[in-house]
Amino acid sequence: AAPAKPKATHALALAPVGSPASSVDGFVREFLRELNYGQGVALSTSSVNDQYLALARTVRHYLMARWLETLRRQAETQAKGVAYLSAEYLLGRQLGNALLATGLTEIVEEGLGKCGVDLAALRAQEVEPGLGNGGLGRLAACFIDSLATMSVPCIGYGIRYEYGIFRQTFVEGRQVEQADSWLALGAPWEFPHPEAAQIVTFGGHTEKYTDTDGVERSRWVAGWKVKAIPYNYMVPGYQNGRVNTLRLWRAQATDAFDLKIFNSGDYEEAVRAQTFAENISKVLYPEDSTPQGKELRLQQQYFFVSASIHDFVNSVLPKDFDLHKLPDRIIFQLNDTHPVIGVPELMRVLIDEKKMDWDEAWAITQQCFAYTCHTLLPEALEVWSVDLLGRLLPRHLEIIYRINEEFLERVSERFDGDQLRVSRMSIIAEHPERAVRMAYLATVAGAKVNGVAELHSQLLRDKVLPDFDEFFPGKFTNVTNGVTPRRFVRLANPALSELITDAIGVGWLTDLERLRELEPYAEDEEFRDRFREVKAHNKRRLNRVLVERDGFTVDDSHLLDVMVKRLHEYKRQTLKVLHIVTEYERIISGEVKPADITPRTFIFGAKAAPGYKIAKDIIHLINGVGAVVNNDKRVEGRLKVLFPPNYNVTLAEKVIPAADLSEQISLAGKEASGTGNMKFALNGALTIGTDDGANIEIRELVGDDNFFLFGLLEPEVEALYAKGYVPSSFYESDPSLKRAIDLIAQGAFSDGDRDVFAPVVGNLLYEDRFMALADYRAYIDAQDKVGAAYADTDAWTRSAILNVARSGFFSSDRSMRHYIDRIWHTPPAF
Ligand code: NTF
Repeated sequence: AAPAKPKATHALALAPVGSPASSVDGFVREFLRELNYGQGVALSTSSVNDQYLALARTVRHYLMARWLETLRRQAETQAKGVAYLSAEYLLGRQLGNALLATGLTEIVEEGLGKCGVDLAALRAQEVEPGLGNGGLGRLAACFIDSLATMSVPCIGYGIRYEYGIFRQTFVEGRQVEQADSWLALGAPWEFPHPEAAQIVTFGGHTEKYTDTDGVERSRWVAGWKVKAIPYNYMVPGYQNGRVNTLRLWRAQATDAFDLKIFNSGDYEEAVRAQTFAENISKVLYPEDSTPQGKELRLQQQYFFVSASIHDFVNSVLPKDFDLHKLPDRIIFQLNDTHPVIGVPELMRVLIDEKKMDWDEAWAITQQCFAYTCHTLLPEALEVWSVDLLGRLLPRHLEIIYRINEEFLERVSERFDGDQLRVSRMSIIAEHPERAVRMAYLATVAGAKVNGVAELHSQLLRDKVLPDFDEFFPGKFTNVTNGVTPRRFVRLANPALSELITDAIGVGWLTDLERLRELEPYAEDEEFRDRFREVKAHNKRRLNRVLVERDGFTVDDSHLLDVMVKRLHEYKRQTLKVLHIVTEYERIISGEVKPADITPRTFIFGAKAAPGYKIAKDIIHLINGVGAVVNNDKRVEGRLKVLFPPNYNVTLAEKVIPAADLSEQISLAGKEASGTGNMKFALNGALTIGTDDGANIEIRELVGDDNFFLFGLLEPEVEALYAKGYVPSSFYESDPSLKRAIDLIAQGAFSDGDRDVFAPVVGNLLYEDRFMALADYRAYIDAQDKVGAAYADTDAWTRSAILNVARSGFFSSDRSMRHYIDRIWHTPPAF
């Protein structure tokens, strides 16, 4: 018999999708109501911020019925879903995306027009939530967008940092960090639910006791606790009536401040507990690719994971849910090792709180987690000292010890007591100090482990975790990263989107492989003209943004050569600098006439972790080179270096669509995937890149003729390390490299001061961990080919069109399909 239809739990759940009225007048009424009653201002006296907040809330109303309906149906069907656990979500601005998802953009534009308000100005008012560092956090944002668009049940869990990634400014060319107060002007997209807070405990000790059923159990007598307050955000699917949820936790003290102490006059002491607790969600660690081994960071990780698991088990699941069926209902996806403490936490919940026995709990836990690794750099593989973990989470340490003991017993059994192997595979490292290897814990516990591009997944199996690959056949898999075409094509590049739709019709935005249908247009002269006009248009748009933002100008006749990503030695911004200095030196030495080179504007965007000294020196160097090159009359304006500070998602949306050339020049074997590389290809830039990460898959798809490949291959890198790499020998044997480095060393970019860039020069000549000098010659040769190729406008445009047409694979919708098929088994629900 058909199950009885449950009653709607909320009146609004019955409201027709699309309410309130989707008409211009209906919108204007709602907007003015929000302005008057929400902001308490009249249209005539309202500020741009008032208008932005009122508009955001109005757009929210249009999503509300869908959100409530999604929640109701999920409660009704109990369909299996994904709980994405991520310490970072780099969301970008919300307004444009919400308008796109609801299909309201035109109505809003017209309605605001009637009120004398400019939509673009309101969009510019939004401060993006920068709750992530770079690729890892942006990937999480793309994934939740795709899951909503594909109607897959998903709840994203993370931290509501009060301060996101720092705001970068330059003072005399050096990076200076400022706090990112993204909440200061109001937070119209969030829904706080203090009544649904969870308690998270820390410290204390464990003890054995005899339970009422006569069973010997362990329990954790915690030392202190904080409250975790959920803030919900809508994650709207693209025009499909679905809205998923992102739930970010904020830390608060469990007790209000101590009034007695306050009245006694000791104000600091009165708020001490409050300050201490709130510090946990105060600020995003600005580290990218290296874990910052700080106690507060472990507190952050446990804080959000514990709150999320409790929330899911005790609040999201129905009261009578049989936890033995947990794997049929949820998969917790671990976005890197940051949330891996969730493994012992779920064990603790099942054993200590739900009184399950160990074996049952472990069987469930192993089906409920899957782990994505995002790096190959050994220094980025997170470990927590046993000392710290035992102090902060004593019960978890016990559980980890037992997981490890049982695991190593199995290893020893299978491999005849091979002690070397046992110690290699131990979750507990013994040197340099006893520490928990979080990636090993995740691998042992996870149903699946994946890397983020083909090469990365292969190296993960062969180099980083080979013993585990052997021990757990079938556990390792690959899912190549992807990016959401809604934000990075449709929103970022409306002109290209319109051109595409004119050519192949609608539908490509949710079925990106359909871009293939553009291929024949590469041969169509009129289409090529229009495509070029789109690029030029986007360069003029970037020019307007940079003039206003930084006082920079962009010439739309220049080849726009762009390197935007975190500043990291392995990404090799220095190699890019060596190319620029080489071009500059060719001109000032008279080797080439300015008129004979392809005019280029180089754009950099990059934040360095505040404690990463050499990365900050490299930023200083880029600015130093820019200041000299841009002002040297001999260059005749044919080379230009622009480094707008504070590169973020908002700026990316303007820079990427304008780019001609995408710089993806990491040392082979070091960039796990890259996702910027995909965004550029989809927006019609050609890539100059190494055989690394997802570059490899991009090149395979777009074709060798439409990609500038250079540099050592990963096995060649390994061989060169093994043989003994001597960077200075490249300096000695390549005169052009020598001239470039000498210019820097002699102070040509530091007012004659030879000391300023000595650390960078010294590092390159005597260490060069990432072999910039070994790849220099190949890079320069490839760049010379780029310059020549750009001069053939038609051929270049053909290649650019083919890049767009053949990059549909890099939609994050496809990534999600692969996660669903290979790891999650969570089909679209409704
Ligand atoms: C990054 N990893 C990788 O460095 C990128 O290559 C990759 O595209 C993104 O993840 C997304 O997968 C990290 O930021 C971290 F923290 F894992 F090192």
